[in-house]
Amino acid sequence: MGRKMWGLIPVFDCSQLLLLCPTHFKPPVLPIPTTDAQVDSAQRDMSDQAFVTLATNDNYAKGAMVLGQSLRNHNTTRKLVVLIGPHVAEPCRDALHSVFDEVIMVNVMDSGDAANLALMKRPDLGVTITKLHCWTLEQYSKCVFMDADTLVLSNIDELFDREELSAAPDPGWPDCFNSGVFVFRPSNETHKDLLAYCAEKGSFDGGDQGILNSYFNTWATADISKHLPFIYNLSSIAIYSYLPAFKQYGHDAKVVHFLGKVKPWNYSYDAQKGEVKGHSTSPDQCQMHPDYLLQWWQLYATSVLPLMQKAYGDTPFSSGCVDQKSCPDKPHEDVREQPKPSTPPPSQTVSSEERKQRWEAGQIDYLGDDSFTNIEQKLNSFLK
Ligand SMILES: [Mn+2]
Repeated sequence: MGRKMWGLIPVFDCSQLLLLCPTHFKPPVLPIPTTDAQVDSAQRDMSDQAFVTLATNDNYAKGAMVLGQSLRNHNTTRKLVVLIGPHVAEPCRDALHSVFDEVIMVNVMDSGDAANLALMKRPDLGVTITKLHCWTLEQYSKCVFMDADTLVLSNIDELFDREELSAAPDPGWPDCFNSGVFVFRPSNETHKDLLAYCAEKGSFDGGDQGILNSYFNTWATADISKHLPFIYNLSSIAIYSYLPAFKQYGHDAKVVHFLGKVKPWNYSYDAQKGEVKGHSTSPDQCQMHPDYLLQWWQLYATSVLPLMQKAYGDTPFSSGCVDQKSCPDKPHEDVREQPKPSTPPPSQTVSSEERKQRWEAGQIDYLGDDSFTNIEQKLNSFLK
């Protein structure tokens, strides 16, 4: 069962579907330690291996800090590295320094002929080329790249037993791997090769996942040990497109990936009530799993926000919290970011056929036309 839920609508039992909605079976909510002191730097002996992430703006930097903190809370023995773009604000970089062992500024324009050539030919691939920079971290023998929109739920150091290129299947096309979590071996040689590939062939999906899947094109067939179990990269789209599997295996999830346009940091959080704003917890509003979203915000509020407040001092910044006590500033949205989920785009003008095409292309309007309520209504209309 994939994204083509439309094909299943006439045979799906609506009452069963409702019962299967993930809010009925909550994943274990792990206690969140408020300190990372238990991971003394002396214990981090695997110093030639690292978890690597990327932050191209201040919001992704928040995501990176939550990810880094979640890795620390689960006692990783590896180094933590964040690559940042030039648009990450100075105080944000300071805060990143308190979570990560290395904060590395990536300026794609300084990265040599191959990168410049790639960029000149494909200016649209700027962020992608920034991500490919992780291969230049030759001070490490092996790394695990993780998107800044992932959250770690348990220790995943065993990923370092895997070889390049190990990754989990993409929920939309399982013969492709999802590039949100992957094991790789830094090598300037591979980096050069990847950039040359990028300049010549571009990316079939406009991002790094397209390039990496074309480059590591034997992933699907050559070696099953390079297929990471899905629990290392569990995305919302998979939860809602195959609910029985989530019911069966979801409690083993080790990494949650907030795939899609709307990210946890696009919501706001009431720290006093412990509630995420603009995201319903009712079973008929299945957009992003409410428990994982809440876990992200709890970690952000307890461990990341204090670092940001310290780094920003009196300078106002977008904290994302509505609690006036802990966040004296009014949250203001970064104009480069996505619109807030509370104001879904007008969808009345989209025809049924267009909507179907969008659904099949993976552009699912979770908050509007394709919300659970609407799908449920559609199911009911078939069943009546
Ligand atoms: Mn991602």
